[in-house]
Amino acid sequence: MLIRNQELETLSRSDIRQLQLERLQAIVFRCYKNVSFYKKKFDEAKISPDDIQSLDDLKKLPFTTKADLRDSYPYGMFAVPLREIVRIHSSSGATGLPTVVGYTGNDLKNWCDLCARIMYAAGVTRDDVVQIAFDYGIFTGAFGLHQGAERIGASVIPTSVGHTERQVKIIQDYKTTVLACTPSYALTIAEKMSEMGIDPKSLNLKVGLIGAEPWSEAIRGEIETKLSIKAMDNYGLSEILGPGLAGECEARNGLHIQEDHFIVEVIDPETFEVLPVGAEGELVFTTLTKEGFPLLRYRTGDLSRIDDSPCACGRTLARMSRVFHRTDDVIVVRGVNISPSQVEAILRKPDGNLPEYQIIVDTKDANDALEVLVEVSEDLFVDEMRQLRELHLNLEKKVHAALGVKVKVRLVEPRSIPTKDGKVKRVVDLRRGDSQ
Ligand code: DLL
Repeated sequence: MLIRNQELETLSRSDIRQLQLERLQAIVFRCYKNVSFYKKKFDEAKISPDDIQSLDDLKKLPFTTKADLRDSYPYGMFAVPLREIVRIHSSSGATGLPTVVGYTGNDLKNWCDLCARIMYAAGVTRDDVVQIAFDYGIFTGAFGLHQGAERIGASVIPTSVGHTERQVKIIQDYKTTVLACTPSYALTIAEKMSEMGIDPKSLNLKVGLIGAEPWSEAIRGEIETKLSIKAMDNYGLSEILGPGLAGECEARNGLHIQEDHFIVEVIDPETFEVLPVGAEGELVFTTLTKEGFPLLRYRTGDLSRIDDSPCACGRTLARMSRVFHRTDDVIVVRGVNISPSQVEAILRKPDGNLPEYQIIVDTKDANDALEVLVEVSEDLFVDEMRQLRELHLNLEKKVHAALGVKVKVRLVEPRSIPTKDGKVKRVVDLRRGDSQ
């Protein structure tokens, strides 16, 4: 079994909780002392850091939301002076101001260790050649996994995203064994490989470190077959850390959360009630060790469930299920609640594969207008115009029948739906000012 930090990843549940409590008390105190936002919130709610005597007391603390981070743009919630910050990243800010995250030297060290942990759990060792096909820039994906791979002692190739033909050449010539990228980019690489007539089995690739956007078991199957690799899921968000927050082990039975550095809660996004272990709801994270940008009870908007039962790999860290949807994916169109899962149920093909799609809501003639873009495969575009027309009509009828709302379906070419940081945004609500 590949466990990088044997001691911390296999603590008994009661030792994890004890460590979390000690760290929580310290970070709550630091937030109160150093972040005016938290001091104000605590004072308004008449809470003091001394009120945190057990992990259950976490419930007493206010939530932190993305809107709070935007209100403090850019540095208002940093807990240390800027001269202590050695790295700054930010989210893409698709729906407004980006959120800005600062790391101290210690934060970078922890981030690096945690990325190394999730990569090691996915099977990466010092013998590997790791190609990082995430965008190198202000997005956390590339730098996070880059430093994790270096910490393990693997050889890192920082190709960044794009120039897909060159990526494939590098995979072939430099004998890449691990590919780190989004699920959609993994499929783009696979497609290019097939165009170039390269058999993936002739390559050295063995593991894909796939994350940063929702993907399904069906997409996993497709990536694994087309690239001849084991595709492992990893999850994170810039506000909390970036990659390194959670990742799959070889048991592939959920993503282990680095609970010695973070507390996870699951809440009902409507009532804010904390849900019992196993229930599906919104993930809420509290950072326990971050110095530059600590966050208490940060609402992620991501829907998942937690399992803290023992894992076959020997780790005791709780696992989260795959994230498929976000709370803000649910949209109300002409009074009807619509979630991407309803659209997915219609788009999913009999073999389980799901085409890339995007739901766009706008206002037309004072009414809500719903449009669904669906990417169809290249061969269909070229060969089968009649089939295409039928597909189009069928989809419009089916979506209308299922949702009860008239919808315009637009079939588009593969890879034509715009991405941000390499990710497809499932729902674009132009009424609330989202950009495409
Ligand atoms: O995507 C960090 C990351 C980089 C994670 C590389 C994994 C690998 P953000 O750009 O802030 O950070 O986006 C975070 O992306 O709240 C989820 O909605 C979604 N997301 C991230 N990983 C996954 C995943 C990075 N494995 C937002 N499955 C999160 C599903 C994911 N959704």
